[in-house]
Amino acid sequence: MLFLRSNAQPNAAKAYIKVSGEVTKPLTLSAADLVNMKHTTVSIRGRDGKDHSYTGVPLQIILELAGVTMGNKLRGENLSKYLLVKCADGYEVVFSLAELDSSFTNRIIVLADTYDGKPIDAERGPFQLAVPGEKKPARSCFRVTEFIIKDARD
Ligand SMILES: Nc1nc2c(c(=O)[nH]1)N[C@H]1C(S)=C(S)[C@@H](COP(=O)(O)O)O[C@H]1N2
Ligand SMILES: [Mo]
Repeated sequence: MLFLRSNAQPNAAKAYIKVSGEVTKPLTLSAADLVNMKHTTVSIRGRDGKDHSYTGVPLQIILELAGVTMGNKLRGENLSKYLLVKCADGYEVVFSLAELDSSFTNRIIVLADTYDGKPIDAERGPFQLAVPGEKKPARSCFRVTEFIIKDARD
């Protein structure tokens, strides 16, 4: 018998990622929308001490699609903006926009739909953030449902 937590997203086909807040184009992306976007693979060391590969869409691409102030618009007052990531279990993490922009960093954070070559399972998926280059995987949050752009000055 298969048990799912009541707040788990039931299956990948019905899953959505909502992008809202300080954006010019609020978005709701389905798994099918994400499949058609450019994918990148990153490697992250898990709590098991082993490296695992995650493939997904770079966050910068999703934020640009929503009209977030990235690239040459990410300067001055826009540098106080940040991304709040919300998960189905209530877990939340933040990133400053500069942490996600290729004009500031070479590090690529992805919204992954694939883990070690397979779709991410129901416990952790269908979407998981993959944050390479950190000493612990605490910001690599699973069961991501929502991205909200906020401004720390508000
Ligand atoms: N949605 C969600 N993501 C989460 C967490 C959580 O509680 N909820 N815990 C984080 C923490 S603190 C760690 S250390 C890693 C553990 O991931 P791992 O089991 O793949 O090493 O998941 C992170 N992602
Ligand atoms: Mo952790």
